[in-house]
Amino acid sequence: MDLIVITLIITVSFVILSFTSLVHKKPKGGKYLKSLPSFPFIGSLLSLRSNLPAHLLLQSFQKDYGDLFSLMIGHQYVVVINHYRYAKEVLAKKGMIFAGRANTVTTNLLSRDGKGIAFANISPAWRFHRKLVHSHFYTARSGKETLEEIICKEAALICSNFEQLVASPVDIMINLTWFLANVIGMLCFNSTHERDDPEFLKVLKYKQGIVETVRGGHLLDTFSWLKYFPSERLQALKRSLAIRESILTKKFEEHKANFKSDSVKDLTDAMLKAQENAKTNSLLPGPQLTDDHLMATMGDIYGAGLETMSIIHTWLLFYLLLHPEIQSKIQEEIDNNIGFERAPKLSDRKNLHFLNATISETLRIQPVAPLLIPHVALVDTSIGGYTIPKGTQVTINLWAIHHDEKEWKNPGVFDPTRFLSKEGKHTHPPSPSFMPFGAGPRICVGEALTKMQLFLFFATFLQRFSVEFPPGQQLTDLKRKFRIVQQPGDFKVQLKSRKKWRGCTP
Ligand code: STR
Repeated sequence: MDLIVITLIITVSFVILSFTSLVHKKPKGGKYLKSLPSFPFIGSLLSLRSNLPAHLLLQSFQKDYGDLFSLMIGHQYVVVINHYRYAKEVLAKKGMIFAGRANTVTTNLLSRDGKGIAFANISPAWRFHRKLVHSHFYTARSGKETLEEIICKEAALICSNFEQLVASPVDIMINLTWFLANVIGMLCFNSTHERDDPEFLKVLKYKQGIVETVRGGHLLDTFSWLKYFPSERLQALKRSLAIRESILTKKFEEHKANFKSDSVKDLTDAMLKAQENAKTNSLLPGPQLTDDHLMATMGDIYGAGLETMSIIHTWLLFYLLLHPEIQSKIQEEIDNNIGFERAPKLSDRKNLHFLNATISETLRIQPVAPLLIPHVALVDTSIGGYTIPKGTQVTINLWAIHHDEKEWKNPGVFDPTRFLSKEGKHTHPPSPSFMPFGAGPRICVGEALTKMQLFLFFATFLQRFSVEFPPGQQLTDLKRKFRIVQQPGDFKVQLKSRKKWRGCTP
């Protein structure tokens, strides 16, 4: 870096330092949380240097700092929660007070300056977009396939595809992702991809590019002025967003060209219809239904659907490989309750207790986003009686909550039976320390979709197949990439068509 840049950084740093020390003084008289050591300008960065992923590092401070403590990231006051009691206070009881989102360089780029759902601050428009997605996913739609029908059709298709792949080890992630992309693709755009469609491969590329670069506790998100300096990370994010833009714009333009308000086929049509209605209905938030807003919501839902689903399906499949006895139990349940004459349906959920328990246990042991997305206090408030000034960022350590030894016996052990009653029924979580989808007003919009999809896919899959590690490729754990989500590494599986299924294929 040349001298001018270094001088510039130092000058800007001092300006910011003096500015932040004026602005971020905590009001006097409050009851403040114990804090990690913190220094001017860099905040607590020295304590945060570690090879541990952030959720494990923050959990490790619990011993000395308790379930609730604070730290400074640069000039940003951050509160960390490692216990479900405080998490529920923030997410549910005071959900509207803590419903803000941080304003960071990378999430602003991703969300087209705070539009869409995941990274937008709450507003009537945000609420409207959420409702639109919710009602499109879950409300009965006349003349259209239901969510259940879409998932069952795609699950049957991927399983037929697996039939061709039983001879040799299969790269499971790409195949699973293809199926998941087709379900969310049907919901968002009423379209699917062929397995080798170049557009599908481009989607995977841009999604990975975004996950690798967006909000990873990087300095760029702490010191936003760094965006004015050359940054490979920022360039990589911009490149991924440009690919996304070209794919989504094409879909959007096609939908606009063919739009008929009496035939709403997918989420994009539903949003276009709302945009059209807003022209005549003053109760609808017209200014927040511009093409830009719609594209932001589309990008969030498609990306979130694809990424979170592929992570959680991969983990569940991996646990089936690690625990053949769990696999057999689920298959026994399927054989007894469904048999082989028909495909599994959503109404079978009430009978397949062991599969439901396995889904819950996967969601507990491997939270997709171990630190959720940070929340921001919109006004001066409190948590557990401690003073929380407006603008505080709250990081909820879902990992610590789901691995709390006081709440879960041997939390690191995969054991679906913890979600079963003595009678073997899948019951409510045995501990309140379980919130895989968050809680309160910002709870994940895809919660019901995720549970439905996990159930229908694994019931369909295990009716027909068993899975094993390919010979000599036994694993005991998966590598993880810790980003805004925790991605599992890839692995191969050996599919085995079940004898019983082969005998009775309907
Ligand atoms: C994945 C990549 C992409 O194309 C778009 C997005 C935006 C929404 C993100 C998603 C991401 C990753 C998973 C997130 C989701 C919003 C909610 C979800 C962070 C970056 C979770 O909280 C697990």
